[in-house]
Amino acid sequence: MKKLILTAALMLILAVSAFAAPLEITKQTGDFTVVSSLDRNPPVKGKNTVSIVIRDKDGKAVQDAKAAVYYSMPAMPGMPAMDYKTMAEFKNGAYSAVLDLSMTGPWNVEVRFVAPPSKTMNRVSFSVDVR
Ligand SMILES: [Cu+2]
Repeated sequence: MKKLILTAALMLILAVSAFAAPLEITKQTGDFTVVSSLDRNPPVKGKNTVSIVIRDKDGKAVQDAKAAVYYSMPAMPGMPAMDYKTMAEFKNGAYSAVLDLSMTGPWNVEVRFVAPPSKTMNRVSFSVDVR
């Protein structure tokens, strides 16, 4: 009986971690650390929200950046290349944007931002597999 409860608890933990954990990608660019979290894991066809936290070299959250998210899918048979851009709005400590991923398969996502007083355009990119 005890073993059964333990097995059930373990399965519950596995199920929760498989479905509830956001997809989190950490990338470095120059002095910045960029953590991008997608609310759906795996991402789904349609709307997915990405939250982006940018930290400087001291680990402090950057709040006054101009951030945008570019997302694209390369051309494939019967489908031209798709390219989209959306601005990311800063609220509740993160830059937030909604990605409308119109097709299942691999998408490239690129976060671009300028953090004043620097005028340098910083970029990090990653890919996601939309189900
Ligand atoms: Cu496609």
